[in-house]
Amino acid sequence: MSKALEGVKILDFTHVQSGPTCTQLLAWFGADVIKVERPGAGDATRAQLQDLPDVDSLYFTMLNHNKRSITLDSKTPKGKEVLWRLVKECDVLVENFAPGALARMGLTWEKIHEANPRMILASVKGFGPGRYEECKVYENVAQCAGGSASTTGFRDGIPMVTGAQIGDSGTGLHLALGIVTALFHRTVTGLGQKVDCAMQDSVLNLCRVKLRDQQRLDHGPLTEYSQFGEGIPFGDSTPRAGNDSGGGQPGRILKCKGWEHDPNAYLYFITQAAVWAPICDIIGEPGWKTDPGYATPKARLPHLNEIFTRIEAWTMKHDKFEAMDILNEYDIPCGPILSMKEIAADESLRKTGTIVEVEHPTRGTYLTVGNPIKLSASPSEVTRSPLLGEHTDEILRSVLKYTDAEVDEIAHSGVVGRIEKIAAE
Ligand code: CAO
Repeated sequence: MSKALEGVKILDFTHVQSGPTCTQLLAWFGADVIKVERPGAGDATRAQLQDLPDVDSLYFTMLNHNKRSITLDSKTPKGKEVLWRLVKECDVLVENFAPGALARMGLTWEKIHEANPRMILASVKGFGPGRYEECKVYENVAQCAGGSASTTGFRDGIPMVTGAQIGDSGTGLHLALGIVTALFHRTVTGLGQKVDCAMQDSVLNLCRVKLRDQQRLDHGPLTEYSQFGEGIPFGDSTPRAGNDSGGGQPGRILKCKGWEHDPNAYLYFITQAAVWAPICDIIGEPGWKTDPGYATPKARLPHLNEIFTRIEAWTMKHDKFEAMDILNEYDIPCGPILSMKEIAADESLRKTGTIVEVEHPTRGTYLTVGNPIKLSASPSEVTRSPLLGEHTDEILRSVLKYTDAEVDEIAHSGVVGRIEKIAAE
């Protein structure tokens, strides 16, 4: 079975998380992703948060599957020559250097477009054009500047960042869509184009319901927020709403049996209007089905704290899985708070390839997240991340068609890290 992006060559000049997330997705769909790294060091994440000495970190391995690695110094004349050959050979250049770094290597859009008019240049930056455009940015900065932090956490606490990497991985996802869209457009125009994703913009796109609420504030209080029922007035910007549901069906995280000693013995419970009657029966409040103070969604809004306290009295009698089984019988939307330990052991996730075991020559076996996007005619297999410079010779010879003598000359000039061509293999 052929892969959806087979034949597409990606010059992967990305590092850390946002760019590598994008190119890993493209690699899973079958693109040939050639990761260019600096000799001797490579992507900084290889050495960050290392759990084993002198072994590529999980941070690196989990973001760079299915890629090939070439090491070259892009600041030397010979390194630049190799880089330009890659530009002419590849379909897409993906990068997430600090603003201006690519141009300082001589790789401006104008020159790239002139050398290879079909090439797509895809970039992640922290901010788009404007007052912060020159800034370096990491995940949490994007969460803060994109509206996520100001709307996450509890009303009476400080702004919070979320564990989901919406700034880095979220932007990588956006960029991947931009790239395949530009590849599709190229089939019509024959030309490449620039694809730019700013991390601030991507976070904001993922937080659009909070901008919705900002505008609703002009017309009255946000009645589905807990603070409405608590009688606390709203300020002039979207407040933090704890675990309130961001949609029209009120929801909360509720304690389940064992919460006293298990930090994840909780269930997300949604009081969807359509299943209000079975909710009342299950929690032992059948009178609330017809009581005018509780019978309609609007009537319930000022009583949400009381209602969820009553529901919690029921959930606390069951463990989160039992509660879920009982509620699902009645199509009541709910979900257990799963720990990473529970997720790692989840059989369904392993069966679908979303949790995968990977074998690595210096690390041994480790777990990773496989492709969450499933194509019926282009299945993804996860192969291990490359060792630093593992494919340098192979790429020089088979992709760039350098002769043996030329490869030797390049190696002796010190611009490619042939030494990193792995003893371990
Ligand atoms: N050979 C020689 N030099 C190389 C090279 C190679 N193969 N690969 C990279 N370099 C050089 C670059 O040319 C650049 O040098 P100059 O600054 O002298 O031009 C330098 O290495 C690295 O650039 P950088 O500024 O991007 O790296 P940094 O570690 O200082 O900053 C980061 C990292 C992430 C803050 C910055 O890249 C950035 O803001 N990127 C855009 C936003 C982004 O993607 N952030 C998310 C990262 S994931 O949390």
